[in-house]
Amino acid sequence: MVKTPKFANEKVFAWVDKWNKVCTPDKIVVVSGSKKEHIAICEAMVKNGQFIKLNPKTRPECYLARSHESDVARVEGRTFICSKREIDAGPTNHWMDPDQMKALMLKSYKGCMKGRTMYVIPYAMGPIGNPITQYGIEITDSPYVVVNMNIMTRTGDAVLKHLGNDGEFIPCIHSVGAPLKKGQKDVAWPCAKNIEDKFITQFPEERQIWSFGSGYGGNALLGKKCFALRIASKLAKDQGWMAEHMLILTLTSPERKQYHLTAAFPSACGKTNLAMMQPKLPGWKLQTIGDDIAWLKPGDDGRLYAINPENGFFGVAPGTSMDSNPNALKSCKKGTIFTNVVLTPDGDIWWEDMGVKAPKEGVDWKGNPCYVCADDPYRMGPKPGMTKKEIKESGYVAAHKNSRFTAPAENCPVLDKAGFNGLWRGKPTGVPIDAILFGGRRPSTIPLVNEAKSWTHGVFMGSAAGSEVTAAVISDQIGQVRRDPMAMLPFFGYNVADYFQHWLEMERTSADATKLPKIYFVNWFRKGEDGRFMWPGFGDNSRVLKWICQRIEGQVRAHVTPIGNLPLEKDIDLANNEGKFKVVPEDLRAILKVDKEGWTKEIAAVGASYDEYDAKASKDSKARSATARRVPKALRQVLADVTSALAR
Ligand code: GTP
Ligand code: SPV
Ligand code: MN
Repeated sequence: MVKTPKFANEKVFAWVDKWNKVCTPDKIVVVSGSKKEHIAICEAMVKNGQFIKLNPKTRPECYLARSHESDVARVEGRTFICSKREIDAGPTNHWMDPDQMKALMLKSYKGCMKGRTMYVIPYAMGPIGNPITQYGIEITDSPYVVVNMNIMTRTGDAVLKHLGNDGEFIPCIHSVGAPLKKGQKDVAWPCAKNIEDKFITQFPEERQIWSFGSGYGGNALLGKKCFALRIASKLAKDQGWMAEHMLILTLTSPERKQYHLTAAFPSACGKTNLAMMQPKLPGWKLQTIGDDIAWLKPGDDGRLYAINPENGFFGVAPGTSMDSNPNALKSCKKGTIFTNVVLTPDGDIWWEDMGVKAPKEGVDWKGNPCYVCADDPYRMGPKPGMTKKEIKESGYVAAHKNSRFTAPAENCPVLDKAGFNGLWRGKPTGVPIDAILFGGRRPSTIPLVNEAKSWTHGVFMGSAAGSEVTAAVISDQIGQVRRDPMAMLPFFGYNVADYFQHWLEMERTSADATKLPKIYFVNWFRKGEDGRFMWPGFGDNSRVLKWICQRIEGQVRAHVTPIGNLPLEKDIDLANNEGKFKVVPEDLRAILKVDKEGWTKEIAAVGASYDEYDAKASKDSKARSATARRVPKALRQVLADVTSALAR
């Protein structure tokens, strides 16, 4: 391999040289990150049938990709945390011995880039030069990954320059696992077609990421879940900070007081929507800092300061509409890559619940024709003239349920530019966080909003989080409630019990624990017996955010209950309760109550999840040593306290 000036950093050279020898690509391109190069790669993909160029008048510099049917979401069953000891990966992660895993994966990587270009992507997670920012080098044979990484992270020459001769970075290797024979024509979405041939592997001790066989989102854009959550959560534990599956937003009250909130909701449970929400409450202003990942560091004053390590939004398309999330739609106006949505005859895109009438005819996410529904202009079916009922019964959707847009953050009309650039009062500290929200999709039991009584109680709430499984993961359990502690279940880079302990440590080690954010649990997804949502959600969620701000200021009282502090109904501001969706006062009353029976079951389920974690720790032979990992006693204590309070 030739040592061009781009390889001034010896470690970068060594990483690329190693994989060049293993993967034997036809050529190597070090990504510069320039706009010209980005467009050239996109246009080359149009030429070979991997991208469809959208109408440049209505969607300038936008492209559509259709994935292989096996490659539509994250694959949790093929995601591994390969720590040296199994106990360090913990009971929630798939594990394999690192040497074994490497030997296995090396077999797959051997010659895997034949006939392809090896791209080297230097990237930053966070604003380049910010003290919280970390760097990565992703090697990939997927141009789709290159252009998505260009949007989702800060890439290219500026990163290499910052790394200099000896800067540190997380080494990442990715291949779609589809070498080409001489003269063989490429397919629209190359990948390993069998799920068993895909690997998403993190080596937390060596701090490396190896990914094989998938081209999709969290499996392939290695800066995102693999680095910014799995590897970073381990870094954060070792170094005393936090890497979380959280949005970050700035909220300004009518009195012009600013608050910064983070919220951890599981995949496809409303982070992007809350991060860009247009408050229905008059006088309140919301701005976006991040929609998926937050890195939080304790400051000398005891507050937690957050940055968004990403540079774009990889958002769920279906359901995104001018009614529900206009700022997300506006973010997709230019320079956006769409994956697995519908193509319209005029070169635009469409998806279910976009709030836009379907075209007469289009091309669905599988590349097949689709047609407007006979009795609902907002639906599409696989055959002409189908009724809404027929389409519903067939289970057909024209845009995949986990279809996504990759949009540059700078397009977002309500971006908090300073906060996004990691600045607070001109300093590169990240923004101080006033409240942390946990949440999930819970059709029953969990109230609209519930305030933790202490930091430890808040950590308990996070550890107890559960949600209905969504299409963001390939699973046969979609719709069932599963425990998803802190919305991190698929993203822990180490043992879940250690992670709980780390959250508790944040209080013990804080310079001033009274300055830590207050913690809340929210649920926008309660359903009535008839299956409809009891809370309008979206812009109406500003009513809950206002209550949270008022609690922070000590302006309103709360019902102190066994499960936490709940709002008095009169304190949920119903100003401007108009429009398509409205708060129904009877429903509001119902979702602010403690459902004693439901909660007794809920707490038992949480206890069962703790028991399961601990049982797996006991089964591990190495765990019988003094290092056995257990759910912290402090959380068991809260569990016991809530259980007995409920029984009273
Ligand atoms: P990931 O990108 O997978 O991490 O998802 P996310 O947490 O950012 O979820 P997102 O905001 O994209 O929302 C996913 C789905 O939930 C979309 O279809 C939304 O329309 C829907 N949704 C979001 N917020 C609300 C809400 O307040 N109420 C209701 N009923 N649905 C919501
Ligand atoms: C999620 O599933 O939480 C996502 C999408 O944000 S992906 O990047 O594919 O993981
Ligand atoms: Mn996510």
